[in-house]
Amino acid sequence: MATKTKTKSAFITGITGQDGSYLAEFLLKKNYKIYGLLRRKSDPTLGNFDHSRKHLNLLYGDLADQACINMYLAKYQPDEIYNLGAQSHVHESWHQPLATADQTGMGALRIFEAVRNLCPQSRVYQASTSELFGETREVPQDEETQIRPANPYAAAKALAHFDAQIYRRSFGLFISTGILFNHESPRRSPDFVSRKISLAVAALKLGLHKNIPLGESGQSVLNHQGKLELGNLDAKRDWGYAADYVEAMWMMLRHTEPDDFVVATGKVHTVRQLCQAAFSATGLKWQDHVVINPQWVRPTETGPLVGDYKKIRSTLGWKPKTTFKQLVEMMVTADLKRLRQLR
Ligand code: GDR
Repeated sequence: MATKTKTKSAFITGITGQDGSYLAEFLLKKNYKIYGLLRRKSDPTLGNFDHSRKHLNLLYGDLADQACINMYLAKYQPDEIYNLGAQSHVHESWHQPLATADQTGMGALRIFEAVRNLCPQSRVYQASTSELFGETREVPQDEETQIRPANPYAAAKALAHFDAQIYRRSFGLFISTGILFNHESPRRSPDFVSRKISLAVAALKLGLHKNIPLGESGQSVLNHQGKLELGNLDAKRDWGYAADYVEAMWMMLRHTEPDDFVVATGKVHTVRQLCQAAFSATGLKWQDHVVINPQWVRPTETGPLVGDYKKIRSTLGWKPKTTFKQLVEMMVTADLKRLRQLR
């Protein structure tokens, strides 16, 4: 007689974000029972994610509230916990350093404390980031690269990263960290440069002068002159596809022991090259449409950030499936489709 395997359960913080939505869809296909923590806000829609909400157990709560985290983890005893919730916008972290430290740094520590005291058998994935390497001179970066945060967001993530390692060693908890380099998709918020660009390209291509979509910080993605305003075009990043990366998170929790893994493509591009790829996908010339606004230039820039993912490839067999060009074209195509429906 075939033995019935137990349904696994996962608790995901930040479930309404880009990564949370891809991860939940991935785990639903694997028959997981999913508990998703989300902050209460007046708008009850879940954006891209609305179509799957009936399969999820959504729980209102906040990473700032230890009592609420304790209550849910004690009650549901999840097999796996994915801590993806954070104030994740680097630029914004200079404007909200304390809130960033609380949600992004202390939020992780509250999860670890709850696990230590209430569900020590749960396996935890902590979302670390290439921003940890901030001011490093080493290129590419791997798990051994020195951690040198250069902004309040990275400092908060460093606290979470070090505590993940300390709780693993001190208390024998299964806490793995994924040091993810930039990862994008059509679900990316326009607060980030890739989606800001893909939305602007689609709006320009469709000649949208009314109903211009909102971009970073709720401002129109094009200014009054119909131009896209950006900051540092020389910044160098390693951009991959978010849906590829959530599989890596899940694989880390299948491993025999907790560890730290870089997740990246190993390929570096500038913001200028990102513009070039996105505009040329629709036959436009980026130089005709992009202007620099110092508002978007950061007090300190990080990088070049480019990851060496050999450890996860050799240990877990993960590798990226989507190229930079495919990713950019996918995002522009999705925004063209979306904006056509708005016209
Ligand atoms: P990043 O992503 O800060 O790397 O963090 P973002 O897309 O915001 O910036 C990437 C690079 O583009 C430059 N840039 C601009 N950025 C924004 N947002 N807006 C602009 O107009 C603009 N012009 C140039 C930036 O200076 C930067 O160099 C992302 C987040 O998802 C983090 O949470 C995550 O940890 C890291 O990726 C890995």
